[in-house]
Order: sequence, then C-alpha cells, then structure tokens
Amino acid sequence: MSRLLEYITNDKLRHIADKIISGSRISNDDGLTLFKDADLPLLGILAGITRKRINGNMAFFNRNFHIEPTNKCIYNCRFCSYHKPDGDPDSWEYSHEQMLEIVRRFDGKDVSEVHIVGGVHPSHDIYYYGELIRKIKQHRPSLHIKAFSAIELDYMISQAGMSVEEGLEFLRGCGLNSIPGGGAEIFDEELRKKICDEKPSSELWLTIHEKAHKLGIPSNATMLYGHIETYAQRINHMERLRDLQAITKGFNAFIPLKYKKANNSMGYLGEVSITEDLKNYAVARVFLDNIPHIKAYWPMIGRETAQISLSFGTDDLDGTIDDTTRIYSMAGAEDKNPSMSTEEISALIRAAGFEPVERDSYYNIK
Ligand code: V47
Ligand code: SF4
Repeated sequence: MSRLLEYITNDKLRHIADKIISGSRISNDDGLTLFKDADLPLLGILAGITRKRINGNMAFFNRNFHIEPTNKCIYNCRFCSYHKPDGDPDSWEYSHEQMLEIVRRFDGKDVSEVHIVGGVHPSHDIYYYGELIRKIKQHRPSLHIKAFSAIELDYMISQAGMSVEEGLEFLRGCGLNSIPGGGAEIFDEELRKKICDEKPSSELWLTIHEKAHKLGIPSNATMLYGHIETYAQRINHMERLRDLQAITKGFNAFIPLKYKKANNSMGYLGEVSITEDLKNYAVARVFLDNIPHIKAYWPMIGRETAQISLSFGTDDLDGTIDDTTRIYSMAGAEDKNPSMSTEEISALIRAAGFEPVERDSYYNIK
C-alpha cells in the first residue's frame, strides 16, 4: 500500500494519504487540502481505505417508507421548495387517520422503519405528534419510528414549556426510536443568516442531538451543500459533528444533501456537478472517521450517482422507499419515482462491486 505514496507528487497530499493509510485522524487543514487539491481518483482510493476499515465491502440498505405530515411551516428557509404558509392552496396537512392509512398500506409488507419529517406546523403540538406515534406503534409495534428533525423537536418541545430532555423522554414514551438528521444545513452562523435566518441556531441543533444521544436515542446528521457555502464551512460543519460524536457516539450516519434548485429562491445558483458530489462524499468519509456510516440518499441524487458514490466512501443507500418524498421532488430530485425493490437495490450494489446487506435501523444485519 505504501507504494501508492510514491505516485503522489504533491507533498501535502502525500502526507495526508500517509495518515489515512495508517488510520490516523486528518486535521481541518488536511480536509481543506483534499477539497482543493486532490483529484477524484486519489479521493476515491483514500475514501475507499477508510470505508473498508469501517464497513468492509458491505453496502447497506433498509426497507422503509416516509410520511410527511404537513408542508405548512413557520419558517422560510431560502433553499426550501416545499414549505407553504397556513392557508396557501398548495399547503397540506394530514389527519392522524390519513397518516395511519399510509401505515396500513404497508400491512403484510416487510418494512422495518417509518421516517416522519415535515414542516414546522404552527399549531401541531407535542401532544398531537406524541399521539400520532403512539397510534402507529399500537398498530405495528415492531415498526422503528425515526421521526422529527431537531427543528421540529425544538418548536414542539419549547411550545409545551418542556426541557429538551423532558420532551424527548415524552416522545420516547410514545414510541419514538430515533431522530433523523435534518435541519443541520451548514452550522456556520453567518451563512445560516443568509440561507435560513429564522431557523434555530446550530448550537441548538447540536444540543438536541447531544441530549438525545445521552438518553440513548440515536440520530443522523445531514449537511446541505452545493449552494453558497465554502469548503472551510463544510469542514467546520463536519468538525462540530466529529467533536460531538467523540463525546456521545450517538450518530449512526452522516448524510450529505446536495442543494437542488427547482422552485426555491436560491435557484439562480444552479447545482454543483456530480464530480463535486463524489468529492464531498469522499472527504466526508475520511474526515468523519468516528461516524460509522455515510449515506447516499439515492432519491435525491439518483440511482446512478448513488451507485458510483459507493466507490467514494458511502456505504448506505437508505431504503427501498415506497413513497414520494415531496421535500425533494418539489426541489427537483433526480428520481421522480423513489421506489426500489430489494432485488433492484441489491443488483445496483453488486454491479458496483460491493456486497448488499439489508440492515435494521440500528445497522444490525437482517
Ligand atoms: O434539513 C430542503 C433539506 C432536509 C432542499 O436522517 C433540501 O435518514 C436539497 O433531513 N435541496 C430534510 N435539500 C431531509 C432530511 C433527511 C433526508 C434523508 C434521510 C434523512 C435521515 C434525513 O432536506 C432539510 C434540508 O437540509 N432540503 N430543501 C433542497 N432544495
Ligand atoms: Fe420549514 Fe424545513 Fe422548509 Fe425550513 S427546510 S422552511 S424548516 S420545511
């Protein structure tokens, strides 16, 4: 393996490659150098080394479906194509009964997880959502409920006058099993002011995840990239996740979310290239050496990019999602029909040279 180093003529890159090969942590400066100076083949090899160390040749998927309770939202993030104010003709909100009807559609089907995320509804409170997940659990006790981004949690918990711990404990009592990674965007506060100035702070996002982890509730973390952020801001975002993970070990997966331009007020920026997506996955894989899984969310980037991303450090393609996740379809997602059977997802993984592994929501092999 050390012969690889002989082919790297840039001294800084050779030094970083040496660290990655020997399993040492890379610094923020190293991360920046990888973003700026490393070519794609080198990034693929380096990300592959870290990937192999952590996940071998396995590429995970699960069987899940999504529920988006509402697109009504009190916030106005500039990149969001999906939210609508209360009363807008394009807004929706499902009743408990309508959402249970979605759950019942999967009766008798081998799904293991429901992912529930929507807008921050002005009047749906913690008791409303607690009751919803209680009813879902009553109907199907074995279903893992991964629900509510830190942004939704912040609103419902603070409105109820509860502490973060009390709110999380309450929801766990109703059936909450884990927390998805949304709402992180980019942690840099200056940048946040430009793209989502009303949204709760990054500090609050990190605190909610930290408290969840300390209560034994695992979570994911996302990063919205490919808009006006700099590489340094991406590295800072990942550093804050790596630091929190060092304390709690509660993050299961990191999910880079590529900014999509349709129907939102930042569309003039366009979208970054697939090369940039692959670079971002690779740097994330080597930088976040303590987060076990890097998820390529295929409905957003498309099956083919997701498949190639397996050679740039990703090891998880999320689920055989049988639903339309409108937060992406409205923003111009690559996959207009985000549903893949386990056979299709397994074939896609095998064709890329990896071993398909069905997992549960805790990454136990099924
Ligand atoms: O926080 C909104 C993003 C996120 C756009 O935990 C956009 O398994 C791109 O959190 N272009 C919500 N992204 C989705 C989310 C998620 C997705 C998949 C898996 C998991 C998981 C979590 O969607 C928001 C925001 O960052 N988003 N608008 C857009 N135009
Ligand atoms: Fe609301 Fe989430 Fe859209 Fe922001 S990204 S406006 S919080 S639905």
